[in-house]
Amino acid sequence: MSLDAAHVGSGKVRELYALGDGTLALTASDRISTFDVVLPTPIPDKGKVLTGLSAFWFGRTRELVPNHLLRLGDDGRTMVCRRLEMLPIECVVRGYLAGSGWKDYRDTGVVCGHDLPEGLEESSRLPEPIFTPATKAVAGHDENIDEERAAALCGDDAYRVAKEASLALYRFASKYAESRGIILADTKFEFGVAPDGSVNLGDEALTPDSSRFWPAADYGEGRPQASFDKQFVRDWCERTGWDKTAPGPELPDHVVAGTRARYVEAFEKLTEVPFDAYVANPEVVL
Ligand code: PZK
Repeated sequence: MSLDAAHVGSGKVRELYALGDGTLALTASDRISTFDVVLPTPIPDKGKVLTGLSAFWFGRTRELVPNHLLRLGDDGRTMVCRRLEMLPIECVVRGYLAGSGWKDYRDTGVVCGHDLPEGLEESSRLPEPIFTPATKAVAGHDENIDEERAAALCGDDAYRVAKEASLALYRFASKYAESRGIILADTKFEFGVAPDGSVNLGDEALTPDSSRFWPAADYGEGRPQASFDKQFVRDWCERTGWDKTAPGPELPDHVVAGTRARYVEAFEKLTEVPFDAYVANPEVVL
């Protein structure tokens, strides 16, 4: 990162810098979070894998929806982006019942105003993907909101564009991923308005940190699914008896190595680019 870049924000595992000229640098670290806690042990190359995957999807979906990516940094973990006026909602699309979607369905039969058929189980595939917007919580968990509230927060026109773009992106990416053995159970997008007034896809997109990736080979209804990327970490953390409050445990080498291999496997399955080729020249994914 250049020395004159002003730090403008931190996520749990990412940093955002202003570069001037209406551009930003979004840098993904190798930090990993589980059970909402960032662990002290990094996963080598995780930031490169996530940045490369986002860039891959941005390159393949630009005809569907314009996006903020201008170019990739040589470090493989930085996206130089157009600055947007971000919409104040998380745009979540669900094709399967997991997480808060499953809990809301189990308790009420309804998910964000979508009246779903009876008899669905945990992890069931939905008849159609559904759009389930949420607020962006500053601390704590995002809260699912109904369409009326989401539209009021964004403005009707921007809301409608973001919703239709989200569903189109999910349909495209889930079909592509499934053909490569990965179920994209659900995903979260963030959109913003560009200086020309167009609604653009921002943030990271269609990565394991912003989505649930499930190995298709292990899929089954009526139970939770193993996560493609984090299952080793979760299983190991569960076995230590950690109470899931900060600070988290240091990970042993075999858990780090197994988790890194899973991230690289997801990258290579989806992009069909050898990860080493990406590291040598990040723009190969575009
Ligand atoms: C923007 N975030 C999330 C917070 C991070 C990321 N293109 C954009 N224009 C304006 N703002 C943002 C973006 C993007 N992407 C993204 N917050 C604002 C965020 C903290 C650290 F790495």
